[in-house]
Amino acid sequence: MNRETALLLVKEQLTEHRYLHTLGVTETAIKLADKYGADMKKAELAAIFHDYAKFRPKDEMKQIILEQGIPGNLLDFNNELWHAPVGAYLVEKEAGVKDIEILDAIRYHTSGRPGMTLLEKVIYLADYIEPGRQFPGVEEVRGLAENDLNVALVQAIKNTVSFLFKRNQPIYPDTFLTYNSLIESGRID
Ligand code: DGI
Ligand code: FE
Ligand code: FE
Repeated sequence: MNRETALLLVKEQLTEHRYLHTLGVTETAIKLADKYGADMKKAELAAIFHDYAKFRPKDEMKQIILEQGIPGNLLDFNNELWHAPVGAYLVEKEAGVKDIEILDAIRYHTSGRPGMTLLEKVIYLADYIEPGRQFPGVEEVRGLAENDLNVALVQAIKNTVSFLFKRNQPIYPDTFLTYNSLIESGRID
């Protein structure tokens, strides 16, 4: 699928603000893919579709999680996590994207997962540092992303976990498992 077709499909699913975020993620993902040697075309499509399910009704997302063998414990955690795996399912079903690497990059763009692929890391980080993002710590992660994808990713996860801690929110175990996996892979100082 080409960029224009994908953007048209996504635009009707999103608010203007979220669509602009998506354009920012797309440009950032292409740059990161180029820099770190991921497939730029897959990065482009995964980024365009990454928040496809963001505005689906909670009931519909819940039903998809229960029906599609998506880990059901997800329902016990923040519903902000749901749009990622539900998005992977809907992007295949409704937009006809079949590439499993693209679908997995969408699926794991919020929680991460242990042993993330290069493409998954690129999308996770692009989502975090795209130019429209403004929150404490984002500038530091942008700087780290210039030099080391894994170091930047760990910092982004730490910031997200701290953010959730401060708000007394539960943290999905895969977020910790992702952190552990990056630390254990020995590529972090
Ligand atoms: O969809 P976006 O707003 O672009 O960003 P996102 O897909 O990373 O998800 C939004 C939020 O989900 C993120 O800012 C923090 C929140 N969240 C809630 N619980 C968890 C969580 N994020 C992670 N990684 N782990 C959680 O347990
Ligand atoms: Fe998202
Ligand atoms: Fe996003």
